[in-house]
Amino acid sequence: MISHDFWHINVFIVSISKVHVSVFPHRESLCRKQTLQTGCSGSGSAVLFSCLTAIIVLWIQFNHLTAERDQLADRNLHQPDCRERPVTDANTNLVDGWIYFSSSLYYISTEEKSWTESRNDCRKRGSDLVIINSREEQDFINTLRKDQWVWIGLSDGEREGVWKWVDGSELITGFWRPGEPNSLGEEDCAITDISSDPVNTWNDYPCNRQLVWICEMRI
Ligand SMILES: [Ca+2]
Ligand SMILES: [Ca+2]
Ligand SMILES: [Ca+2]
Repeated sequence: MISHDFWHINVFIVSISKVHVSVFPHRESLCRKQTLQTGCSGSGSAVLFSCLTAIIVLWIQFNHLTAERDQLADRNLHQPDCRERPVTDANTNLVDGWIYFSSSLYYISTEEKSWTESRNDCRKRGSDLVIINSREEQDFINTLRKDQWVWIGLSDGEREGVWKWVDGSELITGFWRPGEPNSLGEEDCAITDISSDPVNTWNDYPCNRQLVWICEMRI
Protein backbone atom coordinates (compact mmCIF):
# COMPACT_ATOMS: atom_id res chain seq x y z
CA MET A 1 0.00 0.00 0.00
CA ILE A 2 2.75 2.36 0.98
CA SER A 3 4.76 1.52 -2.13
CA HIS A 4 1.64 2.09 -4.31
CA ASP A 5 1.06 5.54 -2.76
CA PHE A 6 4.74 6.23 -2.98
CA TRP A 7 4.63 5.63 -6.78
CA HIS A 8 1.66 8.04 -7.22
CA ILE A 9 3.30 10.69 -5.06
CA ASN A 10 6.53 10.54 -7.03
CA VAL A 11 4.62 10.84 -10.32
CA PHE A 12 2.89 13.92 -8.88
CA ILE A 13 6.22 15.42 -7.78
CA VAL A 14 7.67 14.91 -11.25
CA SER A 15 4.58 16.56 -12.81
CA ILE A 16 4.84 19.60 -10.55
CA SER A 17 8.55 19.86 -11.21
CA LYS A 18 7.93 19.93 -14.98
CA VAL A 19 5.37 22.72 -14.60
CA HIS A 20 7.77 24.48 -12.27
CA VAL A 21 10.53 24.43 -14.87
CA SER A 22 8.23 25.47 -17.73
CA VAL A 23 7.11 28.59 -15.85
CA PHE A 24 10.66 29.85 -15.41
CA PRO A 25 13.10 27.91 -17.60
CA HIS A 26 16.07 29.94 -16.34
CA ARG A 27 15.42 28.56 -12.89
CA GLU A 28 15.66 24.97 -14.12
CA SER A 29 18.91 24.18 -12.36
CA LEU A 30 17.69 25.74 -9.12
CA CYS A 31 14.39 23.86 -9.32
CA ARG A 32 16.15 20.55 -9.89
CA LYS A 33 18.41 21.18 -6.94
CA GLN A 34 15.46 22.05 -4.71
CA THR A 35 13.50 19.00 -5.91
CA LEU A 36 16.40 16.76 -5.02
CA GLN A 37 16.78 18.41 -1.65
CA THR A 38 13.07 18.09 -0.82
CA GLY A 39 12.37 14.80 -2.69
CA CYS A 40 11.38 11.41 -1.18
CA SER A 41 13.92 9.49 0.79
CA GLY A 42 13.95 6.93 3.59
CA SER A 43 11.39 4.11 4.00
CA GLY A 44 7.85 3.33 5.28
CA SER A 45 5.95 6.12 7.08
CA ALA A 46 9.12 8.22 7.01
CA VAL A 47 8.99 7.99 3.19
CA LEU A 48 5.35 9.07 3.13
CA PHE A 49 6.07 12.02 5.44
CA SER A 50 9.10 13.00 3.38
CA CYS A 51 7.08 12.89 0.16
CA LEU A 52 4.18 14.90 1.57
CA THR A 53 6.62 17.54 2.77
CA ALA A 54 8.19 17.65 -0.68
CA ILE A 55 4.75 18.05 -2.31
CA ILE A 56 3.80 20.92 0.00
CA VAL A 57 7.11 22.72 -0.62
CA LEU A 58 6.80 22.31 -4.37
CA TRP A 59 3.16 23.38 -4.35
CA ILE A 60 3.99 26.57 -2.44
CA GLN A 61 6.87 27.30 -4.84
CA PHE A 62 4.64 26.64 -7.84
CA ASN A 63 1.97 29.06 -6.62
CA HIS A 64 4.59 31.67 -5.85
CA LEU A 65 6.18 31.39 -9.30
CA THR A 66 2.82 31.47 -11.06
CA ALA A 67 1.90 34.68 -9.24
CA GLU A 68 5.29 36.17 -10.11
CA ARG A 69 4.85 35.22 -13.78
CA ASP A 70 1.39 36.83 -13.88
CA GLN A 71 2.77 40.03 -12.33
CA LEU A 72 5.53 40.20 -14.94
CA ALA A 73 3.07 39.58 -17.77
CA ASP A 74 0.80 42.33 -16.44
CA ARG A 75 3.73 44.74 -16.13
CA ASN A 76 4.87 44.02 -19.71
CA LEU A 77 1.33 44.61 -20.95
CA HIS A 78 1.41 48.16 -19.59
CA GLN A 79 4.90 49.00 -20.80
CA PRO A 80 5.00 51.13 -24.00
CA ASP A 81 6.35 49.13 -26.93
CA CYS A 82 9.37 51.01 -28.26
CA ARG A 83 8.96 49.42 -31.68
CA GLU A 84 5.49 50.94 -31.99
CA ARG A 85 6.40 54.36 -30.62
CA PRO A 86 5.19 56.94 -33.13
CA VAL A 87 7.77 59.11 -34.82
CA THR A 88 5.98 62.10 -33.27
CA ASP A 89 8.30 62.27 -30.31
CA ALA A 90 11.25 60.40 -31.77
CA ASN A 91 14.42 62.17 -30.78
CA THR A 92 15.86 61.70 -34.25
CA ASN A 93 13.17 63.96 -35.70
CA LEU A 94 13.82 66.62 -33.08
CA VAL A 95 17.54 66.42 -33.81
CA ASP A 96 16.83 66.78 -37.53
CA GLY A 97 14.94 69.98 -36.85
CA TRP A 98 11.38 68.62 -36.80
CA ILE A 99 9.11 69.89 -34.05
CA TYR A 100 5.94 68.12 -32.93
CA PHE A 101 2.60 69.83 -32.47
CA SER A 102 -0.87 68.27 -32.44
CA SER A 103 -0.38 65.24 -34.69
CA SER A 104 2.01 66.96 -37.11
CA LEU A 105 5.72 67.56 -37.42
CA TYR A 106 7.00 70.96 -38.50
CA TYR A 107 10.26 72.04 -40.06
CA ILE A 108 11.28 75.67 -40.35
CA SER A 109 14.03 76.40 -42.83
CA THR A 110 17.18 78.36 -42.21
CA GLU A 111 17.53 79.22 -45.90
CA GLU A 112 15.34 81.47 -48.00
CA LYS A 113 13.77 80.38 -51.28
CA SER A 114 10.85 81.18 -53.61
CA TRP A 115 7.44 79.67 -52.78
CA THR A 116 7.82 76.90 -55.41
CA GLU A 117 11.39 76.05 -54.41
CA SER A 118 10.34 76.03 -50.76
CA ARG A 119 7.53 73.63 -51.57
CA ASN A 120 9.94 71.38 -53.49
CA ASP A 121 12.22 71.28 -50.44
CA CYS A 122 9.32 70.20 -48.22
CA ARG A 123 8.40 67.46 -50.69
CA LYS A 124 11.97 66.16 -50.67
CA ARG A 125 11.60 65.87 -46.90
CA GLY A 126 8.43 63.79 -47.28
CA SER A 127 6.11 66.68 -46.37
CA ASP A 128 4.62 69.82 -47.91
CA LEU A 129 4.28 73.50 -47.05
CA VAL A 130 2.23 73.98 -43.90
CA ILE A 131 -1.55 73.93 -44.07
CA ILE A 132 -3.06 75.95 -41.22
CA ASN A 133 -6.28 74.28 -40.14
CA SER A 134 -7.10 75.98 -36.86
CA ARG A 135 -6.52 78.94 -34.60
CA GLU A 136 -4.30 76.72 -32.43
CA GLU A 137 -2.11 75.85 -35.40
CA GLN A 138 -2.00 79.51 -36.46
CA ASP A 139 -0.80 80.47 -32.99
CA PHE A 140 1.78 77.68 -33.03
CA ILE A 141 3.15 78.73 -36.44
CA ASN A 142 3.38 82.35 -35.32
CA THR A 143 5.39 81.27 -32.29
CA LEU A 144 7.59 78.95 -34.33
CA ARG A 145 8.56 81.53 -36.95
CA LYS A 146 9.82 84.08 -34.42
CA ASP A 147 8.70 87.19 -36.34
CA GLN A 148 10.14 86.01 -39.66
CA TRP A 149 8.08 86.24 -42.82
CA VAL A 150 7.44 82.64 -43.85
CA TRP A 151 5.77 80.90 -46.77
CA ILE A 152 2.71 78.82 -45.98
CA GLY A 153 1.11 76.29 -48.32
CA LEU A 154 -1.57 78.60 -49.71
CA SER A 155 -1.79 80.19 -53.18
CA ASP A 156 -4.24 81.55 -55.73
CA GLY A 157 -1.95 80.80 -58.67
CA GLU A 158 -4.50 78.62 -60.50
CA ARG A 159 -7.33 81.14 -60.38
CA GLU A 160 -7.04 84.65 -59.05
CA GLY A 161 -8.91 85.13 -55.81
CA VAL A 162 -9.51 81.40 -55.26
CA TRP A 163 -7.11 80.42 -52.50
CA LYS A 164 -6.14 76.78 -52.30
CA TRP A 165 -3.96 74.82 -49.95
CA VAL A 166 -1.20 72.59 -51.32
CA ASP A 167 -3.40 69.50 -50.81
CA GLY A 168 -5.92 70.98 -53.28
CA SER A 169 -8.50 71.99 -50.67
CA GLU A 170 -10.04 75.42 -50.93
CA LEU A 171 -9.52 77.96 -48.15
CA ILE A 172 -12.67 78.40 -46.09
CA THR A 173 -11.59 80.70 -43.28
CA GLY A 174 -8.24 82.40 -42.98
CA PHE A 175 -6.22 84.67 -40.80
CA TRP A 176 -5.59 87.53 -43.23
CA ARG A 177 -4.22 90.85 -42.11
CA PRO A 178 -6.75 93.66 -42.43
CA GLY A 179 -6.83 94.72 -46.10
CA GLU A 180 -5.28 91.44 -47.34
CA PRO A 181 -5.23 89.69 -49.70
CA ASN A 182 -4.87 92.75 -51.89
CA SER A 183 -3.11 91.19 -54.93
CA LEU A 184 -0.85 94.19 -55.19
CA GLY A 185 0.70 93.65 -58.60
CA GLU A 186 1.14 89.88 -58.89
CA GLU A 187 0.70 88.31 -55.46
CA ASP A 188 -0.34 84.69 -55.64
CA CYS A 189 1.41 83.08 -52.66
CA ALA A 190 0.65 83.47 -48.96
CA ILE A 191 2.98 84.33 -46.13
CA THR A 192 2.42 84.83 -42.45
CA ASP A 193 3.62 88.34 -41.88
CA ILE A 194 4.55 90.70 -39.07
CA SER A 195 1.40 92.45 -37.89
CA SER A 196 0.15 94.44 -34.95
CA ASP A 197 -2.59 91.82 -34.78
CA PRO A 198 -1.03 88.68 -33.28
CA VAL A 199 -3.59 86.36 -34.90
CA ASN A 200 -4.49 87.81 -38.31
CA THR A 201 -1.11 87.82 -40.00
CA TRP A 202 -1.51 86.41 -43.52
CA ASN A 203 -0.59 88.40 -46.57
CA ASP A 204 -0.53 87.58 -50.28
CA TYR A 205 2.93 88.11 -51.65
CA PRO A 206 4.93 87.71 -54.92
CA CYS A 207 5.79 84.00 -55.25
CA ASN A 208 9.32 84.61 -56.50
CA ARG A 209 10.51 86.43 -53.37
CA GLN A 210 13.08 84.63 -51.24
CA LEU A 211 11.74 83.77 -47.81
CA VAL A 212 11.96 81.21 -45.03
CA TRP A 213 9.34 78.45 -45.20
CA ILE A 214 7.63 75.94 -42.90
CA CYS A 215 6.95 72.32 -43.85
CA GLU A 216 4.28 70.19 -42.20
CA MET A 217 4.25 66.40 -42.07
CA ARG A 218 0.98 64.83 -40.93
CA ILE A 219 1.48 61.72 -38.82
CA1 LIG B 1 -2.01 71.64 -40.56
CA1 LIG C 1 -3.38 86.72 -56.39
CA1 LIG D 1 -0.59 91.50 -50.24
